[in-house]
Amino acid sequence: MIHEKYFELLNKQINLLGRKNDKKLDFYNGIYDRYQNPVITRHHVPLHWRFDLNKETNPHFMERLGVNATFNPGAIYLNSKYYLVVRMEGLDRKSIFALVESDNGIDNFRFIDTPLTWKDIDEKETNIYDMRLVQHEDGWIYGIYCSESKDPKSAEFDTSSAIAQAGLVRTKDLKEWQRLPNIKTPSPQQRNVVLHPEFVEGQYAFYTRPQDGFISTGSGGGIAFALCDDILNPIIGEETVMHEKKYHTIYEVKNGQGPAPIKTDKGWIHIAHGVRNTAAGLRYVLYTIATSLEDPSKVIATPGGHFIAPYDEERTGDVSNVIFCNGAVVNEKNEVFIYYASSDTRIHVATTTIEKLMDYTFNTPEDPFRSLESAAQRKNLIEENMKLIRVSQQ
Ligand code: M1P
Repeated sequence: MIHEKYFELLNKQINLLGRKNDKKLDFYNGIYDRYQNPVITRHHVPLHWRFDLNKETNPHFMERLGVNATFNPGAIYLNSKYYLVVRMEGLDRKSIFALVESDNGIDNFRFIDTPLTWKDIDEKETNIYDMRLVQHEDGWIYGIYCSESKDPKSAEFDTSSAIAQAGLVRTKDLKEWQRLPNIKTPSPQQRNVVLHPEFVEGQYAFYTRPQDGFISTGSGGGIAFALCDDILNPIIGEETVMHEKKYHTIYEVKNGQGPAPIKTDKGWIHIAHGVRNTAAGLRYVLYTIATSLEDPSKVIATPGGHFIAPYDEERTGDVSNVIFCNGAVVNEKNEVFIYYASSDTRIHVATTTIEKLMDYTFNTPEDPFRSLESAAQRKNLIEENMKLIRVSQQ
């Protein structure tokens, strides 16, 4: 028999899931809109994913398999629906992947079936997270995620050192998933690996992030570009850094490719994350760059500063001061849905259009890298504006 508490909680959850999210936040930058509510939180996870509903085996209706956070989703727009593969973190710290769908991309997201699983080919893999979903021109949908295991070389007392590698899966329908071997790269640690949606020089192309340590990039860092001819035996020979981390920028400590780049008439637009250190710890923000259509590893536009940074309540969570994005989609109306997580806790959407994303990426001034040059840049803006203001007052 089902516990009566289930129906009480279910009614509350039905209200939450059915809540419209059409109210935009009173936030303006002309680039994108933010919404009043996060699109997915841990409270959206179905009750039967968290509770044993049986009154006999769970008389106190205890939540024994609770969910700590829902964040960093991969995203894909398929058959007029918006799908996310959510990083769902249990109370045990293990992240698993959950498929979620919505008809309009901003509300009414529903968890589908059960968490995603596939053939377990790596018994050392402990944690999995941050999937990038890509519809490749070869006809498959690929998912690349961080596959984390304990560092076998760590000293006995060290129970935290880990190794991050790029796990690879593929599917045709988001239901049946085929596990392929991890992507091998020259780098000892690898996170934020993303597949480019088209072949480049007849090969599969990847964005990677060479890194020495699990958290610190060490001598590595930057977003790199790499080719590989066999997706079933994915070995990358050379990673060429195409967008470096740089002193006194929003990507001073490290950076990483977000979702697969978005194709536009003028170039590929990449949403990436940049990290800098502060007295309060690492601060993660998003930024964009554009690369050439002919050569997706050639950077052709670098708007200065951040694109999305933690705002109001987004600032706090399990890992505060973090905005991370590994999923964005474009629908047939050229509307862009950017799914970002705040503070490793909950998922939001920001909406814009291809036209605005291009205008922002190609026409925003670059970071001049020096304060006095930033001052000159702003002075020029003010003086040009003052001319217009004076004319308007005549
Ligand atoms: O905690 C913030 C983020 O830290 C990592 O980002 P990066 O790969 O750049 O080091 C990831 O673990 C990411 O999931 C997390 O949101």
